[in-house]
Amino acid sequence: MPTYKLTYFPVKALAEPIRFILSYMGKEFEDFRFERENWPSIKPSMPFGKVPVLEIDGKKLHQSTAITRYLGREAGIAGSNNWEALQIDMAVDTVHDFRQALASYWYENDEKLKEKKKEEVLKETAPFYLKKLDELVKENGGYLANGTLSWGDLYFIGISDYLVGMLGYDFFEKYANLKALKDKVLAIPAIKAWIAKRPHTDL
Ligand SMILES: N[C@@H](CCC(=O)N[C@@H](CS)C(=O)NCC(=O)O)C(=O)O
Repeated sequence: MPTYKLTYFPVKALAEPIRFILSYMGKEFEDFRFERENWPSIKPSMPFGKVPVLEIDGKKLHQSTAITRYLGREAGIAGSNNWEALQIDMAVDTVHDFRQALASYWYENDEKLKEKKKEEVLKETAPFYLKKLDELVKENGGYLANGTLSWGDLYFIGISDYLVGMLGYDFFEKYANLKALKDKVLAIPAIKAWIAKRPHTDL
């Protein structure tokens, strides 16, 4: 049995999709959350100085999307051909575009610029992405792609608390198809069990 160790800050953010899919696959994993003050001493031991990093049998893997995609393939939820795999990738990359727009405002240090970016995010970026993602889920029978559950759905719902936290309101309340997808993913017994036992964090 391979061993799994996930290293990340003590938050959900980019690590939670990996925690979701490992849980979905029924894998036991060490959920190593370091304290922020320890990061400078840990950083040099990470492949590209960033986390999350998943170690499988001591081999360090980085890039949260690549890791989730790989585990999705292993779990058989990565599309049944290259075309379907592409549909999942497109949806996940779109979620990343949205996340980056939110992060650009959230992590802005210049207070004036931050206000300006926030207004744009709230008035334009968020409604644009959320409406289109909601439609995508509607067209795909309640999932992000291919009419069936994929690692993309686990990625999106796994990262959604981070998105909601940056945005400042619970967008699921406004977008019924996204809400239905979230409810479906959170009702998967292994995901439900993970959520019941994970530490509470805001983001
Ligand atoms: N594309 C990478 C991004 C990784 C990343 O930016 N990680 C941040 C935390 S969310 C980090 O390690 N920041 C600390 C640093 O750069 O020193 C992924 O998806 O895993």
